[in-house]
Amino acid sequence: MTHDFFKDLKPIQYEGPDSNSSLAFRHYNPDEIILGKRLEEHLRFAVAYWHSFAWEGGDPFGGLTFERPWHPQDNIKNAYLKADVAFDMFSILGQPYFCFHDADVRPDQGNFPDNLATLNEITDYFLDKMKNQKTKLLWGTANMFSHRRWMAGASTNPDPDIFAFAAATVKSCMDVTQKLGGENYVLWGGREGYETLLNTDLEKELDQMGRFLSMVVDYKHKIGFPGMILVEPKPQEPSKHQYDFDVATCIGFLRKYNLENDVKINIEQGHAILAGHSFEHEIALAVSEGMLGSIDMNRNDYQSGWDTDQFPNNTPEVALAYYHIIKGGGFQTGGTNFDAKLRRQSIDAEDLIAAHVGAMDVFDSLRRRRVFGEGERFRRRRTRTFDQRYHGSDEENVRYDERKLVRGANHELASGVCTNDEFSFDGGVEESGERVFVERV
Ligand code: XUL
Ligand code: CO
Repeated sequence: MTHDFFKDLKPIQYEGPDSNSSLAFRHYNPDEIILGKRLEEHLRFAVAYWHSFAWEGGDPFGGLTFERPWHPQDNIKNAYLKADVAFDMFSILGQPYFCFHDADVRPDQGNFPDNLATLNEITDYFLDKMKNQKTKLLWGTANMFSHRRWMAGASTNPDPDIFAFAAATVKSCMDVTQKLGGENYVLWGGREGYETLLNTDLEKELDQMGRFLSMVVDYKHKIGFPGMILVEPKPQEPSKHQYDFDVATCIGFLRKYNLENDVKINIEQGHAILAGHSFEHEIALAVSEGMLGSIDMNRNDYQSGWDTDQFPNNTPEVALAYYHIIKGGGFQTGGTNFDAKLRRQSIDAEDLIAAHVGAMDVFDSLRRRRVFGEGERFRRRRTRTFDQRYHGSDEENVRYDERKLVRGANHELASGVCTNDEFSFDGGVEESGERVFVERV
């Protein structure tokens, strides 16, 4: 330990389901082998620097509730202290990754050269620490939404000076991400959207965003950054409407600007809910399009309608999310970033640890292998007709279409629903009575 913030807390251990300590893993055993891989390698947990160390407990109605030794965060001395505590927490939790924005780790001096100098200085300090600790960088990113200069957008800002500032900022953040061996670089555009269409030129703004992202991709190739570039969808908040609305919108955008091979998607639970989807839907869609990059794991309160960024505790939701991730081949460069914050009255140092331990334990769901086995069986049954249609020989497909026509005329296909035994092909009835949906002919 380099600081006494966490007092004498020892590294968290797996104690098994009978443990009643909130500072021990009851279910998450990083070394357990599931589906041929260590649990830690499946899940690739990351701590988000911004919620745990930079956020001071404010909400739209009140300011700081946490009183941390690294406050105020406006000087480099406290940035070092914050780094010490952050890396202490990483070694207590033993999670393999962390993520950060430039603005989380260095003070804001209001001008680019000073911000660049302190960003480089503090990330050199990270580099030293990372030599002695196992925690690696899952992704780096730029905060281009908090400072007043971004109030009218970053890459979509009509002021060319702000566009240039944004480009220089992202370049500096990609450089430090590369220096720290980061496995991805993320762009989330909280101010890339509009407040009113009456002062917005959608076509020009989207072209600017496409141009900016193309520059990011060019720079990735120029410096030989081996990681993945990811965009993070969110429909609104802080803007009324954000251009990266959801996974489908992002995919359309990336294809329009020919970026789909270089850019994938970082999906966040709370953002999926704000977009009127489920987390599961967003992940399944990205997987089916080959576009899943990484996930920001948290939980939105279904009653509030805000992006509440709570720690996850909904086991069925988490299980379904991982079902789709694993079915799609699992994470490649991505992982599970806890984009989650404490409640603002959880002011004790220990709460930071307990919140992460509890969240990591929810991933016990991955151990429920039944979800994988059963889920796959349901899917195969449900989509058997498609497989036969698309993977049979031409002759079979013609015969199949003919049968479909005949059966369609005779049975209830007009409603779009029929039962399996009325619609089996070539193998008789396997699951009589199961309802399957078929396309109308
Ligand atoms: C905001 C959000 C961000 C991104 C990174 O809702 O999720 O913290 O994850 O900028
Ligand atoms: Co996020």
